[in-house]
Amino acid sequence: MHVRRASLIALLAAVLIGFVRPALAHVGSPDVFYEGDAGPYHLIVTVIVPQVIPGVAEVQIRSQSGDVKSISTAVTRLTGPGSNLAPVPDIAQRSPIDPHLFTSALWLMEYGSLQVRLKVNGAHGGADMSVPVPSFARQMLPMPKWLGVLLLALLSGLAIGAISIIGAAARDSKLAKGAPVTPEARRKGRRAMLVSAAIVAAVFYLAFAWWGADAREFARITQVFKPPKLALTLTGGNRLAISAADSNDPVIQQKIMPQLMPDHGHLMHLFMVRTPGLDRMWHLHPEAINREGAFAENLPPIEAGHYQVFADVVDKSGFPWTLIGAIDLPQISGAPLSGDDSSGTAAPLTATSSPSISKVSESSDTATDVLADGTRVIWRHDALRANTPMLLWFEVQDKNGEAARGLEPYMGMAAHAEIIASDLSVFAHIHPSGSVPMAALMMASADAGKTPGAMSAMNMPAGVTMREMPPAIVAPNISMPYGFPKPDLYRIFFQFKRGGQIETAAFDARVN
Ligand SMILES: [Cu+2]
Repeated sequence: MHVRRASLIALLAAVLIGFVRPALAHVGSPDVFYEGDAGPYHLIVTVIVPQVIPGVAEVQIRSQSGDVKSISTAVTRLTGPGSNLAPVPDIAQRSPIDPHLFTSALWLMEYGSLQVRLKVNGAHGGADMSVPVPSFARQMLPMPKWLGVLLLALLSGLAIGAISIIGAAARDSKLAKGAPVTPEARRKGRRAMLVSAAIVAAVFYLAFAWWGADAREFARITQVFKPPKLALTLTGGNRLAISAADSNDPVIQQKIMPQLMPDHGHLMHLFMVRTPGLDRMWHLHPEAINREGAFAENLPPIEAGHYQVFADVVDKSGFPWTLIGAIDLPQISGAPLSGDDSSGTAAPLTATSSPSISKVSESSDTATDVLADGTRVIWRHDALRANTPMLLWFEVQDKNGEAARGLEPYMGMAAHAEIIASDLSVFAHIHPSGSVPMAALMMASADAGKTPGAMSAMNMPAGVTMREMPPAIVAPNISMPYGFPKPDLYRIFFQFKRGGQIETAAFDARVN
């Protein structure tokens, strides 16, 4: 009994230590940022995912209006069995300082594609919202040596105590009060101690075997959720073959890559960024060449250099994966860009760069990028602090400084932004609805039987795919929710479509 309790204490201690250790992540940006409508209530939701699973996720919900009375949250799977069986919801706490802010803590018990379901109550009645959350452990947390030694000492103490108590009980329990210990009683006591020592040893052995097996399985799963590697080969001058590398876990090759879902109209979004300056960026959409998850792209004209490659895909459960790789390219003279493919150029990012950023006030900054045709893109933001949810505001102006007209959706979105840390440890691809892939949003809304906020905001009728959507009008003021995951220098590429032309602006962000 004592032994088992001690190993439970050991396990609990290991789990608790898991909560307090800082760590890097996935492609560095595991938290979920989402902006959308729960019925009549406009909400910005941040889900801070834990380092280890099972673990506690922190949900922050900011309502834009003061008419929200209460919000409850619950976690379910995004699709499939269990997606409609919400556990007892948690009532989000309203901040005493900021009445528009609600927070809630939720246990994420399993890996994979989950969703946080919100039930909002307020002046305009009740409404629901679903925010897809990819759940994965970011790392294996080692137990500190001193803790291992301490726990082992405690455990041994308990075991010795248990053996001697059992021995004393067997020796003394049948003796009359005050009577001397007979040789037979002594033998009985020794036998009982031997038997209980054998049992304790067996429990020790099984507990350590169980611990070891659990740790190995945890390590394996943690490894699966590390960004998978890309195999990249250039053939025939400008044809790039793209697939998951053989060194990845077989799950990636056999289960993930052959069963991808289109995300805003494409199975794969391939981003190629020249390093170290992050001064050239291509956003391409390779075609699937077989059912096993191999892709290929006929490259456009590309300048020679070393390129970091990020491939965004969404699996059939709605889980977003980013595969990463790198390739040295010679000067490529390919066919011009077409369709949704696009490119951007910028000055190299250097340690000292903060070129166009001019101080406006203590808490906010503005940067302007002027494109080749004179179009001005202005980026406004609050103080850039790591691990702080914020809105990035972009405004497109024509060359006279007037609000630009003629913006249209680019792949179903008002705009796209790619955020890359200078050390390449962070890559995030976000939209006005946030970091959640549209494919996952569509799955969440299909389950709930309605159109998600991001799409209803664009007046897209349910069931209409992006390809069929008539060109809507996009306002030249665009905001995106995001939080930089660590202090660093970041490059932000902001992409939008105007008059049939895809434009890319670039900004630098020094995040403290
Ligand atoms: Cu995008």
